[in-house]
Amino acid sequence: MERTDSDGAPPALGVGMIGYAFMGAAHSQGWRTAARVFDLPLRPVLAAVAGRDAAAVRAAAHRHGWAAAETDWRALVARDDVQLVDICTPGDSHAEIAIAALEAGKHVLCEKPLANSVAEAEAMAAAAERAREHGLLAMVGFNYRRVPAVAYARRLIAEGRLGAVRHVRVTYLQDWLVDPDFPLTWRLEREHAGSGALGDLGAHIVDLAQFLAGEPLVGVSAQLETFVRERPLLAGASAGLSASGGSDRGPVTVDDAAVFTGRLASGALAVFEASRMAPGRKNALRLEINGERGSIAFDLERLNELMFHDHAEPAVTAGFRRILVTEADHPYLEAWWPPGHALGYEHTFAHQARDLVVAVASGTQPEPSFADGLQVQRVLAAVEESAGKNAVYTPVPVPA
Ligand code: SOE
Repeated sequence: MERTDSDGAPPALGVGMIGYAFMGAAHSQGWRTAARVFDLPLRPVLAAVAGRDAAAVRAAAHRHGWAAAETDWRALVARDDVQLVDICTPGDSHAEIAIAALEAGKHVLCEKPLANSVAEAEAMAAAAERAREHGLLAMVGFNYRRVPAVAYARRLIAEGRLGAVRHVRVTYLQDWLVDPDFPLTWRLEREHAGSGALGDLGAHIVDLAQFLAGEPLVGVSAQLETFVRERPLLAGASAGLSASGGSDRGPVTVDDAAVFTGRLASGALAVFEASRMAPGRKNALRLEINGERGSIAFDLERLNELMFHDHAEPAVTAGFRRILVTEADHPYLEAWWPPGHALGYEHTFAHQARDLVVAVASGTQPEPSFADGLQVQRVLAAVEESAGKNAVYTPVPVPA
């Protein structure tokens, strides 16, 4: 499947990407950068990108460095120069494309959330398991696992530096939907996105909670809300998170915000909040984990830093201290800049590409797998089910 090049370069791994908007741009950068920074066993080659609009996909190919453009994703999947298919489309097409690509003998990277429903995610996980027997690998794009500080937090927790985890507290807040005239893009339509803030942001924090704690959520209790129930219909194309609307309005069919609590398998308690309606919060993913011996805290808007408290230290000098996660011994940092020369959002996609290429070369299952994506999907479905039951217990009324 892999070509061997005679010039001493590592063998090529042809990548084909479907979708080229915000996530497509981020993934393109990841594929381009990974091979230039890391010593990779295979050389990702940006073989082709697919999208329905011929002129737009050609422009995207040119801008992001893809050698060819296709207007039909099936043609991209069928290409001989593509060994790995990267899916950056809205959730409603993930299952069909991923299953077709695996059945066509391609490795797959699929953006989060894995699918729009548990049934789709189950079919994808089953397809990935079948494909594994033929040496094919599938991974979900939960890129925040690849922030060096997050990967380092996982290392500290796995080494037992916090002891048993008792509390996981995660919020992911954005504000791009605060304006009631922000139009109805696909991210606000259930048929395309599956859910709203829940699937878009909640999927990340559910994955991070389970990844960091090293165990699954086994129960949730939730509330969802859609604060702006009608929005202008889209006028023209949307680009990333920007779009303009016309004068007619249509119904918003997903949540604007989700709050939920959860219990992890060990009995640890978790609290989650996801919203795209929090003025001033741009990409504020914040988490804190408390264990029996210490705590860690992380803020995506300060992503080179990890706060760590060791409760064994003398109380007079103990406290959260800031670890600047830019040392060569920190995850992913050996290949980057000298200490203190910070990384950003885009680097997570280079790390994701790196990890997947290494896994493909060695034939080992990369994480998060489609089975991990399915577990997150089950949690999202349980959140919706719980919110649908609206099991709110009112306080005992105060006697008159
Ligand atoms: C939009 O809310 C979004 O682009 C998410 O879809 C991404 O997963 C997140 O990384 C940034 O915000």
